[in-house]
Amino acid sequence: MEAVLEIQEVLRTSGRITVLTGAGISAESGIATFRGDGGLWDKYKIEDVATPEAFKRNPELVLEFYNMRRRQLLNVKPNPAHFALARLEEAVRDRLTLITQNVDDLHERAGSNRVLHMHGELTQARCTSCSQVVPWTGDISVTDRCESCGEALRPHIVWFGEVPFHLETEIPQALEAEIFMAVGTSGSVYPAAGMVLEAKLRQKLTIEVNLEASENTPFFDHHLRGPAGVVLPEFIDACLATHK
Ligand code: BV8
Ligand code: ZN
Repeated sequence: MEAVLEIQEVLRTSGRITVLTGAGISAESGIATFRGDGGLWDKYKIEDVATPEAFKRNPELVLEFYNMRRRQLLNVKPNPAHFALARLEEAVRDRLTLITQNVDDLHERAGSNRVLHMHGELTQARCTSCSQVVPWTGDISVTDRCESCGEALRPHIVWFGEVPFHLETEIPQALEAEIFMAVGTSGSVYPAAGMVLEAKLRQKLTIEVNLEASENTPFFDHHLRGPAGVVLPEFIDACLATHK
């Protein structure tokens, strides 16, 4: 397939690849996506659980929304799509930039070492006052306190209306890669959803791996349709077949 040949050429000529993942890559691990049937936003309203105003208004509800999702991490594991990206990192090392919108830890548990969580991570807590970030695997309660300054803690998550991480340097640099591949994202939340357009403006090769058409489908050069856990390993292993 043409996309495989183009990626093999990039790998051969030591070019760079940027991959952006969304909730769809974790769906086959059993983690609910946001949109589509059974999506999180079917059960919860964004303005009730995923904004700073919601946290101010009802911290218990917001903390419980993330505690429930953090607890779920104990019962899920990476799927073949996460492992395929870890194999790609193993092969091309720092020529791969992996950016995820996901707040789960499945990329790391599959062996990816350098993951940019532009929307934060469930497994970290942040102080509401001094912003110190600490690893956190249990529930966060309103009584938990920052060890440095004694103030309340919040999930280290980027809520709607808050500025995502890595926008200043890593993401602009990542958009200079010859290839931009999005995996399992509906392209409905900005600025993440705008990244494919940025890549196109820079004449990069763009590939979408998704179960179905997304809002950004028209902007991609190539489309691999199907479950990421099936399609991505096949594609990446075909690209790596001639890479030594
Ligand atoms: C910002 C962490 C300013 C939380 C997330 C009004 C007020 C304020 C802001 C706005 C506004 N109007 C618009 C905005 C901007 C807003 C936005 O875009 N809103 C949308 C709703 C219109 N964005 C923001 O607020 C952002 N911040 O704008 O700050 C700014 C910005 C830049 C510079 C200066 C200032 C912050 C957004 C981050 C919010 N936090 N996550 C949490 O997890 O609880 S967003 C969350 O939803 C995800 O992180 C992700 O980013 C986003 C979309 O989710 P997806 O990952 O795409 O998942 P989804 O379910 O939508 O789609 C899954 C896809 O997978 C589907 O296509 C499906 O077909 C596919 N799929 C399913 N199964 C599989 C599969 N594919 C393959 N295999 C499968 N098996
Ligand atoms: Zn503090």
